[in-house]
Amino acid sequence: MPCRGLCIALLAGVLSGSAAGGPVGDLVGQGVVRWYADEEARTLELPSFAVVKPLEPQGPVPGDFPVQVVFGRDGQRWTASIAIEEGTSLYGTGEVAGQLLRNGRVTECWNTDAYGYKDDTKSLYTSQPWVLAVRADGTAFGVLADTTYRCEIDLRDGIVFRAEGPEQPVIVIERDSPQEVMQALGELTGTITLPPKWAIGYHQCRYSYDPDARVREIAEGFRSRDIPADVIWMDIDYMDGYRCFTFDTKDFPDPAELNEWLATQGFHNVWMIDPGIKLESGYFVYDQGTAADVWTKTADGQTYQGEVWPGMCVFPDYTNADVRQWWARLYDDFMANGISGVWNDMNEPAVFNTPSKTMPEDNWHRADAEFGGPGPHARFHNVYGMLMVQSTREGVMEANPGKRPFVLSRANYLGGHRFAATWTGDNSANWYHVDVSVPMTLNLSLSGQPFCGPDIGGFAGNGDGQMFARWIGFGALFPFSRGHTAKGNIDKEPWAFGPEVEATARRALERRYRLIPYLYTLFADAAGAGMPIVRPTLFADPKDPALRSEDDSFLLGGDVLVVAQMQPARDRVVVMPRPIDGVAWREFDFEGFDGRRDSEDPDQARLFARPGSIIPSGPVMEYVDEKPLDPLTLIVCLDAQGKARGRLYEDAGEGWAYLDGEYLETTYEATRIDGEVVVRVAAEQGRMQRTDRALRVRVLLPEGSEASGQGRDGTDVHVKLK
Ligand code: NBV
Repeated sequence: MPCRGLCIALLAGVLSGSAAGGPVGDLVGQGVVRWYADEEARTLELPSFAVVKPLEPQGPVPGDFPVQVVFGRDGQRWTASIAIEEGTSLYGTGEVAGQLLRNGRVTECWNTDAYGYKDDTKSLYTSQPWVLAVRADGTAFGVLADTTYRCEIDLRDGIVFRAEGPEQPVIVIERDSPQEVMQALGELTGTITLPPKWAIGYHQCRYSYDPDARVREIAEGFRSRDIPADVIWMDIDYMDGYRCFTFDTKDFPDPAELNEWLATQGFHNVWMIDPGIKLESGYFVYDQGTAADVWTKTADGQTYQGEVWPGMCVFPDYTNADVRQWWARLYDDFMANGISGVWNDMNEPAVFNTPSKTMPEDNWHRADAEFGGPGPHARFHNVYGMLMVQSTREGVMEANPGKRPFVLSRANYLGGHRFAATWTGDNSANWYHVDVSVPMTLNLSLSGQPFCGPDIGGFAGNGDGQMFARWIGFGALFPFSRGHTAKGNIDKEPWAFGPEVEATARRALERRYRLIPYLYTLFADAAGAGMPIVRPTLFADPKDPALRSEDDSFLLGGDVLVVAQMQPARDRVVVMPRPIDGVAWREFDFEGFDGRRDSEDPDQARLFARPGSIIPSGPVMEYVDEKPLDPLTLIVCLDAQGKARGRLYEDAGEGWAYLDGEYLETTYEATRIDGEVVVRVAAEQGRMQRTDRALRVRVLLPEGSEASGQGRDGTDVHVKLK
């Protein structure tokens, strides 16, 4: 690791306030250092929520470790500052509105219900006190302020964290590339588990589809129009008076029957549960919880009451294992209605009748010793949602042990991706939000949350057909792809804006479904190695300064570049990655339902393949695994040496057998030999049998031309180049 003199230059202003005797650090992994303000700060260290396994010291910090942290104080807050070299680009900082590049921005980690947020909203729903820094030479480091307290991330002059509460450690990861930093973050904070395959299909939501007949209408709307979709969502109005774990007897008299019917149509379902429990004796959740003494307390030991949708509510104290166990058990009967997935909303927690819009910071949590013992809400606020979804996930898994859980959470904390996916909350139907939905998804992904995406179409307000078409044109390629909108708005299903927009939406979703083999492989990689599913374009070439702020495009995995136009006029110039050894990224598309190429539709994002890649794709399906993957189509983009490689991961799409080896991971290899390209299986892993299926190969050639060939999967396929 090269020594970077500039990085160890101390920040003068901060140094003046720096604690006596510090900082001290330990090497806790290869290229990973945990810094403390001083020896005393070690004794104040609270258990980490972000880091998945305790980090054991492995020795002193190497003398040439390039990233130094300077600790200090700023009034009541402790600070940690890291100087950066000129040309260093900063990313991450969790869920943040605005552009991809975070240099110059200030974010506050404090989970907040931020309906209709804008560029300058400083706190959104999740907190990830984490910064990814990419130096001019493409080497990179990541910095994690390991605190759950309110914490400001100030990137106006280097990296400065200012946090409340006792001084906590700051962990630095040093690597040769941003990709390696992300992988190391995955090792530190854990990875997602592979979701059920249906959860990577398209989701349709609104606040709310009500009554159940409307849910059926929506499902039929998709199937009758041949628009692919996997999931319909039930927002709060399904409940009886917003009482969690109940169903409105008039509008949703038989949820089990509804879910069963949805299943016959190839749909899964997701139902909402909030943390605010109606304060009402006679309501079983309130009565049970009161008897078990599970509610969060005020500073003087009373049960805390706050107003949310059902009126006055009480809030489970998820910091306590008994409470989490009780909460998890509530899902037994709930899931028995054939429920496939759970959506935890309002879990910042949002409270209406307080100036702060959440609980008072001096509320009291009876936290377990593993979380540092009892403490004020100020300490647990940012992990309230994370602990809720940890418990929800346990409940969902215990209720359906043979199935993979799917939980979506609005609030979360760094590392909480282990328990739930996240969406970017209540955005608005305007072009600003179309624009930022890519960088928001990217920065969340760069903050350890790979399973994320925005409300496509915008939650607040209506927008119009042009906006919807454009949004779904690239939104269909996000890891979590869901259309949603608020109460009182116009309809925003893919067909709601007339035939032209419907055609665009169908084309976009068909494309997602064609790319599911590739996307599912990326999910398997995220679960295995912690790599983000969508990545900033700069990952294509971290040394290229021109890509550092490019956020009208993004990478899906390492091999597909998605280029979108975020403005009505489509006049933004998108910076493309440089050719690799003289070979440019090659554009590809598909033939849509009406026989036209996708690229003829200007609202579709454009797709490019990396030289040297093989992208697996399949036929359009109404829902994932509707039919066998046959034919399998490999899209081949040769590099300058005439070679390409790509992988395909397959398993049952549900259940746990894959953990026992019931999967098939195939590495395909393409080689140009004289006038043809030979595609063959280079390696395979897993016990699952390869199905006997057709294999089609599309070789992308210069100037948009292609050569194609076919054969059987598992045998060599020869493609003649013209
Ligand atoms: O449950 C209703 C909504 C939900 O649709 C939305 O996605 C959440 O972010 N929820 C917030 C509460 C009310 C919002 C006005």
